[in-house]
Amino acid sequence: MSNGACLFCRIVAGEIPAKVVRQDEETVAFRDINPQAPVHVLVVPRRHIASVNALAAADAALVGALFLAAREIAAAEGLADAGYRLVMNTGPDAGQSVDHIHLHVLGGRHLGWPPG
Ligand code: DGP
Repeated sequence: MSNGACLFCRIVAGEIPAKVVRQDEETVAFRDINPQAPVHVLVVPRRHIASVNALAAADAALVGALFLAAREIAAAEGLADAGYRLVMNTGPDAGQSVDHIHLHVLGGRHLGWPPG
């Protein structure tokens, strides 16, 4: 199921261009338009899910697929040894700005903690 008004559904559908780095049956990964680190990739499910709050038990394998895709991307981008951060912002306090779940893969520099 996709949502025609959703930006990331439109990227998944190829209606809006993006620098896709990886895709499979369930997920698409593309470079963030406003990178916060030398490597900043977003991994999204093809299916529209608004946020972590909307996940169901039946989505467990899909969530696993997002993380496995992120692991592959981190390795392909040369981040595996130095480290990287996986983030899924959820809701206004976390700054979620696109209501289609996306796993940020951030790396290529030291990342401070705690986040702002
Ligand atoms: P979040 O704030 O966690 O919802 O992250 C949304 C991210 O999406 C943000 O880092 C910028 C990125 N983004 C927004 N619009 C576009 C777009 O049109 N193309 C791409 N590639 N990334 C986008």
